[in-house]
Amino acid sequence: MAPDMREVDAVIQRRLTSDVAMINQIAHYIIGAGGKRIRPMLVLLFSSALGFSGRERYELAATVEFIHTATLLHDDVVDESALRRGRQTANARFGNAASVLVGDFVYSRAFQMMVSVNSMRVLEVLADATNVIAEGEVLQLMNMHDPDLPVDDYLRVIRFKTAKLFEASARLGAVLADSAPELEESSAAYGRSLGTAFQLVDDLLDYEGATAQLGKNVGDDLREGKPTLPLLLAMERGTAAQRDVIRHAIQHGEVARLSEIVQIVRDTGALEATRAAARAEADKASRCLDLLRPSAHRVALLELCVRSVERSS
Ligand code: GRG
Repeated sequence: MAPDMREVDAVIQRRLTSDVAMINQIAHYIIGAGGKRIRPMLVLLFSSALGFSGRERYELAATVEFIHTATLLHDDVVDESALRRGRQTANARFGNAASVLVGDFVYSRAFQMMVSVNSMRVLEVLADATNVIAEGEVLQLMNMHDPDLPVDDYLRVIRFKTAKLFEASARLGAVLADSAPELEESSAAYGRSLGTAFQLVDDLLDYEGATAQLGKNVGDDLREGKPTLPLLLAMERGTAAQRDVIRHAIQHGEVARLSEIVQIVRDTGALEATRAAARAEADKASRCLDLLRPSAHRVALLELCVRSVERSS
């Protein structure tokens, strides 16, 4: 996909400019730090796999990356995060106000771009997705510091805040290709399951990963008192004493005992169980590709399912 991704990068660079110096500085700061570009990849892979090769696919691929970037700028302010993509976060470097406002710029630029492809259906998909993402973040805020959060409520948050944009990206590929409804739905279902698997691994890496490799600080979720699946499963499986340690940490956002908690999460098998849950979602995603004709793009989509689960960054 390298040549196609270069085209997407060219659109990103062209569309990122503004006459306002601070916008250029901060927007290029975060976009220039890279990222895996997985969401634009989904737009390209599905549109190509389904037979669409117009230039609109580059515009929409860049659009979903902009939406993702805006959510990161806002999320790092909300979470008071200090490290992202191996660099100081924009909020740590330029302040909260600048980060939120440049996030607004990137977000609204994404809307200018989606309008440019002249499709009401595209607007509908992205308007719905961004609305659900915002709902997911508010739900997550409501769930903070709650050690009794049911697993289904946790899964709802990750479907909203993360899987929805994966779903929209995959669906847009099918919309561009004017695919039959069942193909559009199976593409969207692939994105939903892949995005769920991806966030499960994201939550797992907050306990298992290494800061240097992740490019963000491990233990951030614990510091905020986020009840994610590794902790919920560790409480379900642990002894009463282990459960108390984790309950207390979630209630008080206690990062001082991170290494003890990592040990509990590991000893109870909660990390492996979280990865198994991610693997099951990724397998579900793979099965959504059954309707696609054989192609290099389909192979790449299958490969993404494996890599999203086995990744360490
Ligand atoms: C602006 C629509 C809008 C909403 C604001 C703050 C917020 C509401 C949403 C935040 C949603 C969020 C950050 C979800 C987490 C998604 C996630 C897994 C991020 C990390 O994605 P990667 O690993 O990052 O793809 P890179 O750096 O590779 O791009």
